[in-house]
Amino acid sequence: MLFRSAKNKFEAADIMRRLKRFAEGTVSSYRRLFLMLLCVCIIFYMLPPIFRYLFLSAPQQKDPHSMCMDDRLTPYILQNYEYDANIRHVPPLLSDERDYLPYIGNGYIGLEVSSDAALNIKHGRAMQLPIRFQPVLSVAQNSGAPVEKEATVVEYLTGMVHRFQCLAGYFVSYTMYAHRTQPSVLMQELQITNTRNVVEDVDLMLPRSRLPKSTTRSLALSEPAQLGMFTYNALDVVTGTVQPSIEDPSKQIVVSIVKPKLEPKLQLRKRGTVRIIYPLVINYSKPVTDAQLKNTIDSLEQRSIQTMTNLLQKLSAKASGSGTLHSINTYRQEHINVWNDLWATGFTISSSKAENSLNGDRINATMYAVLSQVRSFEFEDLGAGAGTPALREDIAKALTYAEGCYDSYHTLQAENLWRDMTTLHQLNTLVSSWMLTLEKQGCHHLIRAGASGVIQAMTLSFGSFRFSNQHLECNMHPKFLHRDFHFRRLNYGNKTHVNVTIIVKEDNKAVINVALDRSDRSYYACDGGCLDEPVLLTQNRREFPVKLTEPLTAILYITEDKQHMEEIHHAIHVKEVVEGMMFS
Ligand SMILES: *[C@@H]1O[C@H](CO)[C@@H](O)[C@H](O)[C@H]1NC(C)=O
Ligand SMILES: *[C@@H]1O[C@H](CO)[C@@H](O)[C@H](O)[C@H]1NC(C)=O
Ligand SMILES: *[C@@H]1O[C@H](CO)[C@@H](O)[C@H](O)[C@H]1NC(C)=O
Ligand SMILES: CC(=O)N[C@H]1CO[C@H](CO)[C@@H](O)[C@@H]1O
Repeated sequence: MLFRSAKNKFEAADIMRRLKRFAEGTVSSYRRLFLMLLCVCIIFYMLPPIFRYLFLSAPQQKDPHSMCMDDRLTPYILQNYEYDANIRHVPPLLSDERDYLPYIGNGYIGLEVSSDAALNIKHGRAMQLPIRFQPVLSVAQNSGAPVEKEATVVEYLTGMVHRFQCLAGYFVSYTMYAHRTQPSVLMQELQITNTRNVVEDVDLMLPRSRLPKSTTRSLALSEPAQLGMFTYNALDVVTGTVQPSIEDPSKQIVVSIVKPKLEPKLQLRKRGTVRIIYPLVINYSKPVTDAQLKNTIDSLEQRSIQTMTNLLQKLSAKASGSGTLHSINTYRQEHINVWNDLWATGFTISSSKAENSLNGDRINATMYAVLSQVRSFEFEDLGAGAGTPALREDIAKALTYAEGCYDSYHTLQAENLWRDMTTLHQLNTLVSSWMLTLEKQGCHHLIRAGASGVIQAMTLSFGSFRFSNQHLECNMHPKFLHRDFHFRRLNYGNKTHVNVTIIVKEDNKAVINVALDRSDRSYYACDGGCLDEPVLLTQNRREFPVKLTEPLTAILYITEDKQHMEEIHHAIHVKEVVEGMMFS
């Protein structure tokens, strides 16, 4: 727009100069002045519409709600474009949007991000046991203006979902996350902004529970907690049960929920903004018998109340000298840091335009869904829990011991593992099949380590990498190497990260680049069948050709044991067939 109007002005000025030259010397100065003014009028009033008609397409009329939404979504456009986030308008979706369910979770609690969604807890391999508790705090729909536009943004890198609503008169930004270091905390941050010069009344829809056998009681806080503009004076404690399986009705899971008491009505000042910081604590037990019920309820309630009071203290204005904003930012950052850490390992694939081809968008969304349903034990803040150091050590060990993982064909080829995630049921089913696949294909040790292990295992599986008997090998068939792949930071042993990059060159031949991102000792690599001498790996990329051998072998071996590698060379009896040929 800017450019076009500048051009218009430039051309107008040009015409004016010519007219001026023409007029000079033929008429008297008064008339000239008059004529000039006339010309100026004509130019300024007549020409722009003509130019617009000639050079611009009809100006797009955007309704104010679309503009409001565009403004909210602008900060995420680039991430969305790079597949690190997914923007999705509430149905109907825009034409180029990807229909992945907006979801948050940390392996302890999880939910779809929408007003009526129920909370889910872990059951079997996924978070697929819904409890009758709808935790989402929203602006109520029944009264006042309807929501004109709504969209969600899932930020994979931070494990947060943003939800935006534009209404007549005001807009609402929600941010939700299931905290990574405190898995029983579901955090909701709301910001309601009045865009008009009138006072606006807003009704809130508070979290609702219909848990069977539930009791609700109020608990006054000994010290009111001031979070942003709101002071919480009391807590609501809800405790109830869930039946994990129909087959065994004798056992129940006890669920305890603690929420700060919040007034469901608020008033927005003229052009004012209200910010609500609303944490929820949810803790649940293992399945227990009726006899254990009473004790379980008591201890769970105690525990959740304690977690909430500690959290409110930590976040409240009084506790931190620099105010709530600072402490809530710090608390959010602790969560984000864990997600950033998890994504240190990962995968990039060049995009293919071919129809139905698997691209980074779906891969990232799937990885995010799986990670959201697995806990990250080593980052969890277990307080003074007994055995914590032992647990951490256990995880560290599981992470370094990946022997046997991943022991099958590369998963990029497995259609079952890339199904749709449009509904919660589909998402949960998909996560279950991923967990089952990884577990059964030799990655059970890594799974035990939690989310860090799971992302390792998934990344190994994309490239059919396998840890086997003192080395790491890549078992992809050369015929699948017709796109660029980058495997970042595969964990090898205690302190080593390997990057493997597969690049398809102009002649359609693929080459493998290997670099050590971090290492504590020397590592060597060799190509297909170890036909060539092992090469010492460094921080700089080393290039290896892709060799097809007869019979088929791995296309890459990496080990710290040079002798082992030389022995592989003598133990594998293969011959090279053809070098990195393109297969269709
Ligand atoms: C998402 O996919 C792109 C393309 O494959 C990749 O470059 C990017 O690293 C992925 N994001 C994450 C968080 O792994
Ligand atoms: C990893 O390295 C640390 C120190 O470098 C060492 O204490 C630990 O035992 C090692 N763990 C394993 C599993 O090798
Ligand atoms: C390994 O990959 C990561 C992520 O792509 C990159 O930041 C890093 O520089 C790479 N390291 C080496 C040694 O190439
Ligand atoms: C995630 C979480 O905080 N779980 C706790 C729930 O309460 C029990 C005690 O009743 C703790 O052992 C869990 O750590």
